[in-house]
This record gives sequence, C-alpha cells and structure tokens, in this order.
Amino acid sequence: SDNYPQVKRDNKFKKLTSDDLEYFGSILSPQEMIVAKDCDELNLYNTDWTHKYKGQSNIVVKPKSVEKISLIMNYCNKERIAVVPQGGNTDLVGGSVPVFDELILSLSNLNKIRSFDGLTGILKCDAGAILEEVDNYLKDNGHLFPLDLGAKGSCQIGGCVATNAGGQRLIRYGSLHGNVLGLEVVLPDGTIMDGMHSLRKDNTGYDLKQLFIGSEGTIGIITGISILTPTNPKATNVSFLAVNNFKDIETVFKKAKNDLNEIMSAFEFMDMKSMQLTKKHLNETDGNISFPLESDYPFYILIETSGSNKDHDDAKLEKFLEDVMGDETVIDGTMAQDVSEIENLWKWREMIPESCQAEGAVYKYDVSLPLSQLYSLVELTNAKLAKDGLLYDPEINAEGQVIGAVGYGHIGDGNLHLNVAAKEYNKTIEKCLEPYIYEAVSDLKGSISAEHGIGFQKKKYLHYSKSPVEIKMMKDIKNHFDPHGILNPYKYV
Ligand code: FAD
Ligand code: 2HG
Ligand code: ZN
Repeated sequence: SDNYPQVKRDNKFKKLTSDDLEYFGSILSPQEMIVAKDCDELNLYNTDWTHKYKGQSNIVVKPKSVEKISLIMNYCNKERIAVVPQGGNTDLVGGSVPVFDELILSLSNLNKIRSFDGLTGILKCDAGAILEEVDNYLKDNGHLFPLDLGAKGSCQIGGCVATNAGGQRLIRYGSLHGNVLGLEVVLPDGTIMDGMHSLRKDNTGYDLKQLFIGSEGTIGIITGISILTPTNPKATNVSFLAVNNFKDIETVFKKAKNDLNEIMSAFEFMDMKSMQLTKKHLNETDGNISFPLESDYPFYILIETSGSNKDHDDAKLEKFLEDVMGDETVIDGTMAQDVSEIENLWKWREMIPESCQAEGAVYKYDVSLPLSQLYSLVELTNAKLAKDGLLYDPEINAEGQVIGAVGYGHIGDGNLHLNVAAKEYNKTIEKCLEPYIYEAVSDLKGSISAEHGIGFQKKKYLHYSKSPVEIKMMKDIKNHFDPHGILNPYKYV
C-alpha cells in the first residue's frame, strides 16, 4: 500500500509450507496458534495501533514456554523463516507488525510473575506480562513499576524493554537501561541466554543486556526480565495548570525542580490544540468527564508529586502553587483532591495520542530537543503545512486534509511529541512533513526518536541521528546475532 514505499519482499525468506505448519503444530497446542486467512483475529496482529501499517502474515504463534520459543526460533533460523516478535502491539513506529508474510511470534501467553523480593524490590517476570497488571501486583506489595505510560493496559514488559520505553515517570526513576538488572533472551538460532541476574552492581565485562534494551526485536526475543522496582510513595498529588506561553513552562519547570525537587514524579506539557482535540474526542466517547479548567489557554502543565509524607508534600506543593500563581506565571490551575480526580487529570494527558487520530490518521514524531527550542518544531510544522495548503480551515481551505500539528510531551526529559492529526494517510502530507521534520530536528542537534524507536517508520532516517560509523557498528551487531537476518526484517537495521 501507500505506506510501504519501495520495499520488496526478500525472496531469501521461505514462504510457509504445510510441512512448516505441521512442525509448529507438533510443538504447540491449538490455543498457541492462529492460522487462517483473513480472519478478524489475525487482522489484529497484522495491523499496528495507528492503522498506518498492515502486514499480511497468515500465522501467529503464541508459545507458553521459553523452551517452545527456543524450538521455534531454531527451526525458523534453519528454514529461513522471517519472524516478528510482538508484545502488546502498541508500538508507534510500525515495528511490531509484519511488512509481508513474516511469522508473528506473540509473547502474550508467556505472562507470569516469576518472583518478587520485598526487601530489595527486585521483580522477575515473563516478557508477556502486561504492564498494568504487573504494576497492580507490585502496588499490592508496596512497590511500583518504574515505568508508566498511557498504553499500560495493553503493552507488555518485554515490549517496553524491547523499545526502551520512557513514559511519564522517567524524570523520577530513570530509564530501563538503569532499572533492568537482567534479561533472559532467546537468540535467533534458538540459544537461550539466561541472564536473569539480580545484582545492582556487576562489573564483569560487557553489559550484554543493554544491547537488547531498545533493540526493537531485531537481535533476540526477550522472554524474561529482572528489574529493580522502587517502593510505592504513599502520597501522590497532581495539579493541572495553565500558562500563556512556552517560555513560562520553562520558568515553572525550573522552579518545580528547585522547590518540589525530590518529590516531583512527572512534569508534562500539552498545547491548546492537543487539549481541544482531546475535548472533542472525550466528549464523543466519554460524556461524563469535564475539562478541569474554565476555559482554553495556550499551554497546560501537569505536575505530579509523590513522596512518603502527605503533609510534607502538600505543604511544598501549596507553597509552590502560591508562588507561581502569585507572580502570574501560572494563570489558572486545579489540584486533584482524591484518587479518582488524579486519574481524571491524567486522562487529559494520556488520551491525547488516541484523540489525535480520531479523525482518521495521525503522523507521529517523537523527538528529543533542547528545551528552549522544543516547541519551535510545532510552530515550524504548522507553518509548513499552511504554506503547502494542507491545513483544513472551513473558511479558507475546506479542502485541507490536515487538522493541525499539536505538541505535548515529557518536558522533564526534553521529549516533544509532535502529532499531525489528519483525515487520512496520503503521500502529499507525508512529503510535506518528511524529511522536513527530521532535518529540522537534526539541525537543532536533537534525536529523531526520544522513546518510540526507529521501527519501520524511521528506518530511512536513522542517519539524521547516528553517524556512518555508528550505523556500521549497529549493522555489525545485527549480523553477529542474526546472520540470516530473520528477526524483524525490513526495519531498523
Ligand atoms: P509491541 O508494540 O508489541 O512491540 C514493540 C517493538 O518491540 C516491536 O519492534 C516488537 O517487534 C518488539 N518486541 C515486542 N516484544 C518483544 C520481546 N518480548 N522481545 C523482543 N522484541 C519484542 N512509549 C514510550 O516510550 N513512552 C510513552 O509514554 C508511550 N506512551 C504510549 C501511549 C499509547 C497510547 C501508545 C499506543 C503507545 C505508547 N508508547 C509509549 C509506545 C510504546 O513503544 C509502547 O507502548 C510499548 O513500549 C510497546 O510495548 P508492546 O508490548 O505493545 O510492544
Ligand atoms: C505519550 O507520551 C506517548 O503519550 C505517545 O509516548 C505519544 O502518540 C504519541 O505521539
Ligand atoms: Zn511519550
């Protein structure tokens, strides 16, 4: 289709035969396999979350054990059958779905918690465990998962590690590169690497697990994760604020780092247009929820604090809010009073991705930029869309196919999410945006992916963020682990 430019199926990969199906059937039960042409269930595994990419695989295997995964990989490697590892399929760069007829290896049946140590906080679990379920389990045990994101109800721990997902708590707990203590990985030839270590300190040579964190399913199937989890802070506060311009967000952020310091656990921003799209979408789908503030403002900030002493946190946050509202940096705001209000405020932030594609399509750019220039990319993009005559406006340009470029994201990490909401995916819009946006990011010395990865979408654009020497080294690593290139082909490297 239009979204698959200039890629051809690589004929070195075998087309599945009845013998292959028979082999899979000999090691998997009927519940561990989906094989049927065009059935609805298969469609779900073939289609990505944004409905931009659609593969044509006729088979999903869902093994219940690491040993079965090992047997399957060993067989696929020998037979040159291409394989796409799939977790919760919430990937936003087209990485989790096949491009052609690759076999889909879903981790969803490998979903147990293996062990938890309440003293050290070290959790060991299967890759297919769902983030929200693991987080709930940990909360019952006085801890929490050091990563939180809007897709928590579907995404899997293995998928998060495979993309090195960042999310809303990174500002507080750091990245998975720091929290993951060990991994169990099935290599492309079926070898099981048992690295489920539980040591915080282990300087015995190359840190092999790091290669798999963020590898996006290109060099191994992650089957087990050992991770350090923090104790669950008992007191949580969330405030939702409005400011007049982006510069004021910087001011509030600087002050929050100083005054809220160790209790700050999230600092997110949203622009007016992203909230307008979310209002529209939530009105249509969730009539019970009303916008937290009286009117529209140019920018919004969501600040979360979490600590161990409610009175202490309340006092700090109240003083902070008094200051920023007193000098009118913050022009309006509200604070959640209980757990359900906290959830409601977060909803306004977490529903933006879904709302941006409610009109049919969305072009997503997930970039790191120097903080002071972070929002300029949204302005540049809207100007470019207007110049190319693509912006919809009922009075001036009723033919326009683009609703607009919106900006939001994780300010604390210098991570902008630029979403271009459109009515459909088409080449004209794509040509207007790419490589324009990647060039702009590169000029500003940013990264073309802050947290979602490269996948299929940004494959052509890796050189905007990596040097030729770095790309060569990445290819060497890929070839070392996967000499036949069977794992997640056509993507990344
Ligand atoms: P999938 O989408 O299934 O796969 C992701 C990639 O990893 C694919 O390349 C796949 O081949 C590979 N893979 C999956 N499982 C394995 C495995 N066990 N072994 C090897 N490779 C594997 N990301 C952020 O970083 N921060 C956010 O705040 C954030 N918010 C999101 C909000 C929404 C609403 C959505 C839809 C997505 C969001 N994401 C975010 C995108 C993010 O990448 C995923 O949510 C998550 O990391 C993917 O997990 P998953 O289990 O769905 O993996
Ligand atoms: C978020 O922070 C996610 O909400 C998704 O990373 C961002 O959809 C996006 O562009
Ligand atoms: Zn994000």
